[in-house]
Amino acid sequence: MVDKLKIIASLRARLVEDRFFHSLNVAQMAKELAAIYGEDEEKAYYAGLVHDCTKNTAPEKQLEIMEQGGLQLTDLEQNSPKLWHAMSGSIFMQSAYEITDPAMVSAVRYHTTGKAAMSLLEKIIYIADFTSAERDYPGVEQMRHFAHTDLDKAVFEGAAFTVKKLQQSGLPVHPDTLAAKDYYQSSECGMRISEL
Ligand code: DGI
Ligand code: FE
Ligand code: FE
Repeated sequence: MVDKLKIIASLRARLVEDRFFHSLNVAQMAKELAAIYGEDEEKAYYAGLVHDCTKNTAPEKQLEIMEQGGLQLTDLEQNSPKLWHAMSGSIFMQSAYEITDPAMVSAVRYHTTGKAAMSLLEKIIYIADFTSAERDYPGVEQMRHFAHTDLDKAVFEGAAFTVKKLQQSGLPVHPDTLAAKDYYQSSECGMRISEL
């Protein structure tokens, strides 16, 4: 892995100011959640730090990165440029920062949509992104409470919030986002469909 200060300097140059500070805050929150849930704090910190590394990268450049990384976009993904930075970021972090740990790469890859049956690190990054220090949407205190006490409940609330927002603005909901909502909704009752 590339040196911490070099990664931070690179992010400062690549990202607009608010996004840079958001990244530092997500890293911090991810580390905090890792300590609570028994995940590797270093992995959580660095995955959080780089999770939005291509957020301010030109769309054409992101398409190029995804193509070089061998990622094939579905029609819905092609029509949803906001989803691209999670995919292009998961490829960019490997070449630019030499962060190739599959668990960290996957946490960045799924940080926007989430998915069913996420790993602990995937859930931590997904939720750190919703609860970082600068977030101030209505309900953020409730989300922070769930983040610290019931991570699966937080994932469900996050996915439900996203689905609602997307539907209100008429944007297509990615199947992984819907799967995250469904999966963690059933986990709320302490059971899975497969266990019924
Ligand atoms: O990058 P951040 O702003 O920190 O947060 P994020 O990576 O969760 O990105 C949020 C954006 O992604 C927001 O504009 C909504 C969009 N998004 C999230 N899930 C979906 C989605 N867009 C579509 N079309 N479909 C989704 O399922
Ligand atoms: Fe993001
Ligand atoms: Fe983010």
